[in-house]
Amino acid sequence: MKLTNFIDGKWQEAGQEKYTAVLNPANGERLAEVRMSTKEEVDLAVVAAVKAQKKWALVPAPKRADYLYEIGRLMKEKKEHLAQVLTKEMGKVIEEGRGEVQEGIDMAFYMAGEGRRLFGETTPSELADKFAMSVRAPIGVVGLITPWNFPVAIATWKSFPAIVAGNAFIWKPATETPMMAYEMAKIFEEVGLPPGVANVVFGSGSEVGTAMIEHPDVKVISFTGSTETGSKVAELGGRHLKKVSLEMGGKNAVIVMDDADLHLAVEGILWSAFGTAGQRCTACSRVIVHKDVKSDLENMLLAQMENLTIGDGLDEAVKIGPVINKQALEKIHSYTKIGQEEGAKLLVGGHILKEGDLAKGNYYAPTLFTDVAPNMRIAQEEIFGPVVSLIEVSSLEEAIEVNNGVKFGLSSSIFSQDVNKIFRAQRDLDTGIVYVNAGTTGAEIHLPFGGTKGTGNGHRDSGVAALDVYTEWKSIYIDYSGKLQRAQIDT
Ligand code: UN1
Repeated sequence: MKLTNFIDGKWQEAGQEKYTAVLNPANGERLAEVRMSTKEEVDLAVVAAVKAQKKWALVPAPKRADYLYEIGRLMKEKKEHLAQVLTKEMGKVIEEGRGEVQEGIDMAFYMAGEGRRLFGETTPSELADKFAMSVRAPIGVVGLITPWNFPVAIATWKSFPAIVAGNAFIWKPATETPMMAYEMAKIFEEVGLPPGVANVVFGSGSEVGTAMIEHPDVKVISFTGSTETGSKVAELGGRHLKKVSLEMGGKNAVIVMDDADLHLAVEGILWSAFGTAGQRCTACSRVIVHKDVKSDLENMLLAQMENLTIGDGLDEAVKIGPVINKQALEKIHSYTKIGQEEGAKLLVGGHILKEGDLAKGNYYAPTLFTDVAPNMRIAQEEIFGPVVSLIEVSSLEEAIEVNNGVKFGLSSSIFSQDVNKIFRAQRDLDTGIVYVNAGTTGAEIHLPFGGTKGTGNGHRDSGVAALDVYTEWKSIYIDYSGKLQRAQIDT
């Protein structure tokens, strides 16, 4: 299967003879190849998008939203197919594949509803017989750069608000997961979105991503991915005066207090640490536990971790799939070695799985470290794999301090039954998302998604807040006094 770009409503081959293979992380099978684009294809897409956006912006927002309803309906119809493709190319277990597609469907219907809201504001004027209001105006052409860990949901968080608000977009999906973008492009074609409103260009970040950021007609860049790449995007975007929305890493913690329901906490930790093989930016990779329940929690976690079935995510019985590729596997493993060198105690896991069929894929054993000090590298850096560090604390204050003592600020969670501790924690945990008595994952699409500190740059994906990324506030003053009124001048 060869994947081609979707530009100006047409399937177009990239010019250069350079291909990247898409490999199934569960077994190494070659699923597709994608022809890599260059600046040339980005230029073509931008020309098409600029032209299309001018007309698109004039389509009434509720009519633009109708396309989203149709996209959502088609995604629903194809849900199982999309989930299967997603599991094959990304590796997450099929149950989560279905969940991710559902997230995209929800986003379609939710943002379609915004087509009938897109609220602005009316405000009293300082002057008599003068009407003042502010409205959300489309920005123009937006560039979307999306990661492989949520190949469809994250793209919907960005593209759906962009189009309902009257923009056209160029989407560069991750090179590891172009098949979902291809499936979405087919849906965009099938619903009859006007050519040029939605464009998909396959290629590397260094070529296609850079060309998008540098193009003067691309006004917004929305990026989700690693902090390393994100800061390069910000730097280049800054030089070109782009509005850049960044959503990057996390080092999310679950806090378990001495009064917590430990069974619930164990479930929350397992799901958010090992779901998606730990490859969510919201994944739990630290457990901050009160000293009085530390050994109970350790024992309960160890007992439950034995039941985690690992294998090809297409098998419904499997709970943990592979990680994305061999480099990821090596990176994760290097952190196990770092943890041991730093003096943390490895309780279970810590190795690449090679038994039988697992050798063909990229599988890492769910790993639990304990006696981890908050400043160790395994407790500070994003590992993006199934590796968890247990850190002991003696009080809520200390737990919060440890939680906040990392450079990221995406998600956090506290298990406690004490209402005072819960309210204190939700106020003091310095993350964009806080969970109480639940793990660190599972954000819902109608709430803002994003983080503080090194996780982002103040913007939010999804929720109504996403509209702030894809609209420009326009203030409008209508003077109906029939005379020249001068604001701020004493009369
Ligand atoms: C991500 O990890 O990049 O909250 C997104 C969650 C999912 C989205 C995660 N709804 O875990």
